Amino acid sequence: MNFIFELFITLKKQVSLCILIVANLFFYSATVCAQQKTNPDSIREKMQWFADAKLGIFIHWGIYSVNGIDESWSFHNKKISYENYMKQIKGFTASRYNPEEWADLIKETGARYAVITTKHHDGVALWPTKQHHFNVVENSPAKRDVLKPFYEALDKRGIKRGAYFSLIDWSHPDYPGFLKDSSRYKVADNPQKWQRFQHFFQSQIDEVNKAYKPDLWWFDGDWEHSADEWQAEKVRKQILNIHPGAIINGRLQGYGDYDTPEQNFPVSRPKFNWWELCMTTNNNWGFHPDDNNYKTPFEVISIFVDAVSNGGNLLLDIGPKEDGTIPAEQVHILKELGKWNKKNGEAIFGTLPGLPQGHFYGPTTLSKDSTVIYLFLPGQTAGNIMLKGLVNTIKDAQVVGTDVHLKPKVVGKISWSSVPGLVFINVPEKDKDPYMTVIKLQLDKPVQLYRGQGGLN
Ligand code: H79
Repeated sequence: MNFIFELFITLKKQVSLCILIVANLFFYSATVCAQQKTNPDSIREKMQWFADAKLGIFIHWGIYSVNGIDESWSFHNKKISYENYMKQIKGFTASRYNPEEWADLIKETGARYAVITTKHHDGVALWPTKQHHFNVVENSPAKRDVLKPFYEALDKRGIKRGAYFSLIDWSHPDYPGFLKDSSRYKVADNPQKWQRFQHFFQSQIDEVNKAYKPDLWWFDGDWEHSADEWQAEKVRKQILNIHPGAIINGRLQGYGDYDTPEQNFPVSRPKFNWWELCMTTNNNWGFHPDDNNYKTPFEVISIFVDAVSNGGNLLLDIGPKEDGTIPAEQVHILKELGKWNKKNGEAIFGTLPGLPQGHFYGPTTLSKDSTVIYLFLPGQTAGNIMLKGLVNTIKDAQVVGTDVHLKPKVVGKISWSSVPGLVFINVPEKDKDPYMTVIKLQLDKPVQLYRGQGGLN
């Protein structure tokens, strides 16, 4: 989107015209969708709930929670032998697993979707797969399908159901990859073996698709093989044949619907139509009792707001223990986030990405009709805040989630110039939110911005 502004600015240099941009023009303009081979227009409708959702909860639950070690990567990177890693399956009990409680907690955060690991790179399925391969129903003391009751609990609460599925399966005898420095074979040397694996993983996808009809597929590990090798186009069609509205993440070698930065925070606004930042609450995806490096609720909220203001979602991860309980620190973060969302959610859910950089020193969002700007005050700011280049008149300014109304002051408006003045708003200390205060500006009409350099016009 930024390139549109740059274009206007270049134009301005050439013809020295005042630049006024109607927000809708750029928010709805078709942008370049870098990695996707799918047609953005045909998927716009099905992506609407995702664009509005803003928050999802990611769940990494598997046998790695028994020892509390890295999911799959611990044996791949030879921190533990494969044999000892797989022994964990005998300790996966799900003895205190309460999917209704999980779903209640997710609902409390304000999240609109949840994505659970149906199978990680270690190949252990959380559902009773009919393929001859590891699963917690046949091989672990849990002895049951742990996905079904969770998806049902989500459904009851109107939360969309997501399935993480690892394309990589380092446990499968027909899969080439295994440890970081050893593999079983090369695809080119044994195409029949690879075909057997194709049939296997596609059958598993089919099983999950038919059993639970996920609203969203979250593939992982596509980097180990090409689109041709995964038969990515076929996999996409196979999913959509059964559930045409399903959304597929961007890890299917170009055949997904949205982009998935992982743990890395975008600085400039990503150019993708849809994107989602997936992030851990501490440093690990799965349960890791030795990892106390938790982000604070303030940090999580700041990151969340930053993603939303730039047009993205946050997929925030938790890692339950083998018995199905969720670590207290993670519950705390989720509940605090939920409290903040309850008060400030109107500035988040169902909004549009905010103003381009330069107008306000902080994140912003817009209402769907662009007649409201939400200003998020970063770093627990109070006092005077400043907004630049707003052509509109502000009808009302309010601290979101309160009855407090503020009086904006317009400074430096020159009568003969079309360049707007600066808006100053004094936010009293007493009205600050404990985490992040949001100011709602009701405008006279859809937002119009001045993006020029303050020349004599
Ligand atoms: O499930 C969680 C992780 O286990 C999994 N994705 C999240 C959601 C994950 N971990 N690391 N990664 C994904 C990215 C891995 C990147 C690497 Fe590579 C694989 C670094 C080296 C091998 C791909 C290939 C990127 C660079 C080379």
